[in-house]
Amino acid sequence: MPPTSSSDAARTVYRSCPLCEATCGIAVEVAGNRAIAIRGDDDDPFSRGYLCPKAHGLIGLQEDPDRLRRPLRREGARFVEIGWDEAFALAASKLRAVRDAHGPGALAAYAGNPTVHDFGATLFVPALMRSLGGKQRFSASSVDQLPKMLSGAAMFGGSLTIPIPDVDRCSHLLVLGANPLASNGSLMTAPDMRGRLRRLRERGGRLVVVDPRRSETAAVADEHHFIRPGSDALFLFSLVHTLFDEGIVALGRLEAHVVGVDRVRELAQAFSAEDTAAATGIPAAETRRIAREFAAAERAACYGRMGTCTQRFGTLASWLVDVVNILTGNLDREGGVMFPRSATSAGVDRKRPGKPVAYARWRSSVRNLPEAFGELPVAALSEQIDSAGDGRIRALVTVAGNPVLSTPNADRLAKALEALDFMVSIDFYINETTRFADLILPPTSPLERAHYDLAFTGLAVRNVAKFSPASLEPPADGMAQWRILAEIAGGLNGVSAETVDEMVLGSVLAGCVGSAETACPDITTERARELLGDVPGPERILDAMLRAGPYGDRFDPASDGLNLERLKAAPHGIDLGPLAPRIPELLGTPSGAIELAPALLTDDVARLREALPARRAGGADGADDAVLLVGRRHVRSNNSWMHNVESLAKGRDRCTLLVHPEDAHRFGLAAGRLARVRSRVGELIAPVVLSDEMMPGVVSLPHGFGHDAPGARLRVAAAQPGVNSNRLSDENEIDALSGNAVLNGVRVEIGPAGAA
Ligand SMILES: Nc1nc2c(c(=O)[nH]1)N[C@H]1C(S)=C(S)[C@@H](COP(=O)(O)OP(=O)(O)OC[C@H]3O[C@@H](n4cnc5c(=O)[nH]c(N)nc54)[C@H](O)[C@@H]3O)O[C@H]1N2
Ligand SMILES: Nc1nc2c(c(=O)[nH]1)N[C@H]1C(S)=C(S)[C@@H](COP(=O)(O)OP(=O)(O)OC[C@H]3O[C@@H](n4cnc5c(=O)[nH]c(N)nc54)[C@H](O)[C@@H]3O)O[C@H]1N2
Ligand code: SF4
Ligand SMILES: [Mo]
Repeated sequence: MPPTSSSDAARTVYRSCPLCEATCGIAVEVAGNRAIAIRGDDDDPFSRGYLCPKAHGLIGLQEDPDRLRRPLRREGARFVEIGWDEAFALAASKLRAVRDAHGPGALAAYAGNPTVHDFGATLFVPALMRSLGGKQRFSASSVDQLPKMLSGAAMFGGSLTIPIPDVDRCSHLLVLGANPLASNGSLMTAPDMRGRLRRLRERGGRLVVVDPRRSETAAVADEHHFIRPGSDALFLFSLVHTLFDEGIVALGRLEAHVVGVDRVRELAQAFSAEDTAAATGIPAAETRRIAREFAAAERAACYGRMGTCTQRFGTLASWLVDVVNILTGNLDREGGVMFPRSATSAGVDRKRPGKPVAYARWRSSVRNLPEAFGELPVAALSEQIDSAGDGRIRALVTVAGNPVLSTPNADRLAKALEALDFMVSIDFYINETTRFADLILPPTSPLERAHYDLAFTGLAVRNVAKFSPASLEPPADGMAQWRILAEIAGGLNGVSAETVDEMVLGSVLAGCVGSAETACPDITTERARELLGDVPGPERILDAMLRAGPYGDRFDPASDGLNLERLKAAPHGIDLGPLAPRIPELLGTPSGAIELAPALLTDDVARLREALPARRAGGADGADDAVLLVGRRHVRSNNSWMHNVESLAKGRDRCTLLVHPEDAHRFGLAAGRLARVRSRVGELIAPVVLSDEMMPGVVSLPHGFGHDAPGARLRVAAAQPGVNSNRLSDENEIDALSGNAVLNGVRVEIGPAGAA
């Protein structure tokens, strides 16, 4: 709760911005119970006053008259407001009716990206997923970082054991398929990437960007190389090949902890820089030079993001990024790529051997796609609704997601959602997805809730901790997101939300205290519960995690270690220092070593070899002539939402098709005219902007637009131009290993469509 005051005198509440992974500290000026200004928090030890234009949008979001405040129930073509008790009862009875008639396999859930931006949702979505009782669980992970999770699990033994570039200390940064100057960084929590990259260059370091578009980040780099979308695994294998071929492999300290080096050397044979040049578009001599310079750099980090994940070899590319880091001795050393030690991570050395990767323990019924970490790929969602026969999904819960704008083959998904028996959406907008819901449950807004970045402190370039109190008092009939989730989970199984809360706390505590494998073996559960108090919800769960964490008080009142009370006493956050080496302590593979060539990953190399066109004088083969579509992000935009906030939405049309002038000539397109873009699954029309930022043969269109869907209530967004690029992405185009969707490198045909 914010300190309450009956006067209108302005006060300042410090918190972190929950809109993207950078987690900037912001100072929210509050008068009465209204947020009137937002500035960067100069005293935040991590962001030091930095913020981007999106942060101000939190006020627009707060005040947006289209933002839902109360539950809505569908009545025919319209929605009517209802009370919370009625809403929860309806959700329970409808979901149970479907389950009773058709079994738990008929229930599904999809969790979207903002789930990780509210610790209440992060902690309670798993309970909701479990409460369904079946295996039809989906999330935005499989249109995002799932390949990196899979490679991290296979190599290091944890799906969130992801090496993070030590951007503040490296002297050479090789970036593939990421544009942190627009995205503010991803799987690399680092406020003010522009400043950090500037300082890298000021200290004599080098920035090399590999991207089919000369992005905002490429524009400030020392070198930029165009790469044919989807060919990063080939390029990275050629870096690996060069390291072996030229005898510059040097594992350094890691030597004793790595297995599989010879296997990687063998596999790399087929991928010399000369072999892959035609497919990647990067000349062999350049690839070899990039490898040499990376190996020669004092402290180098190789980093890949959306462009390397959401493509047909996403997992292999994600793996090879870290193979390059390891073979050059840059993993787990200062200035290379490192593993954060977050305040809520398990605070003990592993005492048991790791388990095999949680992968393919079951498969989707229609296309036989593998489960990973308990989820099925969302590319399979529509077919699990519209063609799975008797075992089909008939009821769906969406949480903080807008899959109609963010997952492949949007038209098919929209039709499938319309055909569901029952759909409930936890969301505060009626948008392209939630317009199909029978029930919409809006949680309180970001400024009305407390927060702690459970996920991003584990992905940050410094170890930090910060508790964000609610900046505003929630309305009397507002409902916290954790409680909505607990009510639905409980309602499905005939228990109260309080019981669900107890269960979540209980399972967290089981990992914190009371047994030899926990950080606090001598503390009993009863003693821990006593210290945590009896206010239900995410705060005491966080307190438990902090206390048992590596900086925690271990439930010892005499200790001055971290707990929630101490964290709250530091409103700007606490700096826990630079990243420090963690190998071997954090390795969780069954072998206890870093697996450089795990079979799970290397079995997919045959598929990559097939993608390698035979080396011939004429360059690429016919198939390579296809025009490939990639995405892009804009600093004032946020996936598919925040487009209803006037201050962010205004300005030039951002949903344009960037086309290289040569391609425009080839396909009869002209600046300011419209292009027709067609793929196997759909077709759309977008205005053309000519740009030599693009690699010839590649066009770029951002995702998350197209807000004119009938039935949505997004008055500002609907008035903006834009189309839904995921009407083009193809649910059958996936990274076969992970099932992750191909959203970059979508094969399209382009042609003129008339005047703008
Ligand atoms: N073509 C293409 N497609 C892409 C991508 C791409 O680059 N290209 N990027 C992919 C990526 S990386 C991601 S992460 C996904 C994102 O895809 P999703 O997670 O499905 O969707 P978002 O666009 O993040 O929309 C978030 C939804 O949550 C709602 N919301 C916002 N805050 C809250 C909250 O606190 N609680 C609740 N309950 N609801 C909230 C918003 O109103 C909105 O409906 O899109 C993916 N899709
Ligand atoms: N302003 C803003 N910030 C955001 C978001 C947003 O929507 N807007 N979304 C947030 C989310 S959910 C995420 S996951 C992150 C994503 O963060 P980033 O990954 O940094 O963002 P993208 O803009 O998707 O960058 C992908 C880059 O990959 C390139 N690319 C496409 N295909 C390929 C390929 O095959 N190979 C290579 N090498 N490059 C390729 C594209 O041209 C693009 O420059 O951003 C987060 N931050
Ligand atoms: S970069 Fe912008 S959107 Fe991201 S956390 Fe910082 S202020 Fe918020
Ligand atoms: Mo994402």
